[in-house]
Amino acid sequence: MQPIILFDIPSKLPNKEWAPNPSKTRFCLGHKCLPHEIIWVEFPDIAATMKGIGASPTAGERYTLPVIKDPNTGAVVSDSHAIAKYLDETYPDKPLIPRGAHVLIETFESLFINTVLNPAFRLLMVRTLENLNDSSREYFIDSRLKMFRETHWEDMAPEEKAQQMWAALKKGLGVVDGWYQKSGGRWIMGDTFSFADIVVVSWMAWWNAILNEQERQEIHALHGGRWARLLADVNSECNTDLGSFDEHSRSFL
Ligand SMILES: N[C@@H](CCC(=O)N[C@@H](CS)C(=O)NCC(=O)O)C(=O)O
Repeated sequence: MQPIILFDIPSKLPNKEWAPNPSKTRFCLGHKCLPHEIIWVEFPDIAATMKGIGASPTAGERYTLPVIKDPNTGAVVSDSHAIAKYLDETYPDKPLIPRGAHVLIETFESLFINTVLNPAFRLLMVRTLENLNDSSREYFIDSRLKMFRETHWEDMAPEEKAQQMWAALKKGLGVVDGWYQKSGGRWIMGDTFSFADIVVVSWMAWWNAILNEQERQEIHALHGGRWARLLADVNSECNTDLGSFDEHSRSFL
């Protein structure tokens, strides 16, 4: 089989990986043991590169990553959920989405985002910018200021508000911890590993890439160490090593 090509956005980090949505696809490809190659695309080049390979936009007219190009079938697929579905349909071994659960998992992610991410999104944007390559900075600042209806980057997460956002993120994680406690197993669907767990840890892999050491350790310590354990468990299911909590992984920035 020829390697599947995954388009992803690089950062300044040693292994370049940070972006939560492309991380979902990395986990999926790893879970199914599908050979793949990465093509790195900086933010300002995403739209032109994706138009060039015939990819569809995702949100309205916006082009986003991940996108995969599968030379074995000729398919070009945009959107992490559509990609998971495509991979299950095309390579059915080791399913990611239990039969019929596609919509439930999409809805689960919306709820996860509303509960944990939205209250802290501006702070996470500020931390993300600190880790992007220079060629993506201007695009990222302009697009995120528009998205959050702000004029100055300094107003995205001023100190006092940043602390409130950080507290809100941890509170939201407490809610998700409650969901996992109720599931009756290691995964959100009890004993069944699924794309839903990949979704949760992909957002965590992002935080591990962008947060400062103290923030990372705070998350590490929350809820009896659930998040580091979940990330390690998903990495083990997916033959990956994404978003490590290891403090040395970022030390040569
Ligand atoms: N619903 C899409 C969202 C993808 C998305 O928002 N990706 C971000 C990177 S994590 C992106 O490419 N943003 C491009 C931009 O903001 O211009 C998915 O699940 O793949």
